[in-house]
Amino acid sequence: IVGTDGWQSYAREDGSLQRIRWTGGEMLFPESVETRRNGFILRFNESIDPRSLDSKKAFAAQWNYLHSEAYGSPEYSVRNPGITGHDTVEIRSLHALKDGKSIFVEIPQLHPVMQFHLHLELKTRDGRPFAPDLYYSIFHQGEEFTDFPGYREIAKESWNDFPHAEESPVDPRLLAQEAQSKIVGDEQVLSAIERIELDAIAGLQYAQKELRVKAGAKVALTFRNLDPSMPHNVVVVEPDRLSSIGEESMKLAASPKGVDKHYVPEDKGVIALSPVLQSGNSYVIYFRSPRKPGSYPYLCTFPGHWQVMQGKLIVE
Ligand SMILES: [Cu+2]
Repeated sequence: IVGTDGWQSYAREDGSLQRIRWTGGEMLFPESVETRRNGFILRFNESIDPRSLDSKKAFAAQWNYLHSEAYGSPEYSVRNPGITGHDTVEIRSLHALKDGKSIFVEIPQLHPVMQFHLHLELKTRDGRPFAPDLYYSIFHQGEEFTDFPGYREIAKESWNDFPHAEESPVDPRLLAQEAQSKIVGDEQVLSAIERIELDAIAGLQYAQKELRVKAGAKVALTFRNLDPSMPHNVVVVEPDRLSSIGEESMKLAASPKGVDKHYVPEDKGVIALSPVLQSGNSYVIYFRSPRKPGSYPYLCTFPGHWQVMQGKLIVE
């Protein structure tokens, strides 16, 4: 097992895969796949025993992801869009082809889909069992394959296209916070506002590990993303809520709704938040600092960052 220090990694040191040695074993694997209108032509690196071809022992399933700006997506049924889950797909027959290494997997209702899982239970010609799990994204299909016994044309049922996310609404918490800017703005002339700055920089970190404000002060926190390589945000939280908000933010990472919430969980422990900023952008957060002095953590809730990307707001 090796780790490398880079994007989305908690590794502290560089690492790499240096060498792979052949230990003398054998490996059975698919050498090529051709996607046809009515199934797959698979070629393996060894001859397959035709007697081992049994469509009842084969299994196929399909699912789509939701295309969106979110980080990740659940797996959605193709037949029932919006419902999470996989659809099983009928495998009508399996056929050995002339070269001995290729088989045709007849799937009359095969169509474009983001993920197609095919499980086969085969034997090589010399009797070794072989149960590959193959995953394909299907975008284009070649013409109907007809060169097998029992072929007949089967009408294609209609299918649902790849799903797409709707436009994202603005997070209401940000709107409420932005309304604060008007209140705070009136007091600018009185210099009654505390101005602080926080920068996200390369290496999953904030340039300022610590910020200081007075208790109960009106604060304008200018957050800048100076990291050229990835998006970041900042969320100031109650002292005892750091881990739970961090953990919850990781769950949002798997949800298409996560991006609308800027990966910030709905939690009373959130004191102030910025949206997720792309590289080079800035955002001013207006908020009132806690009345109770103490050390208030801030963290980045962009997926994978929170455990290392933190700092402390010291309220005095
Ligand atoms: Cu970040």
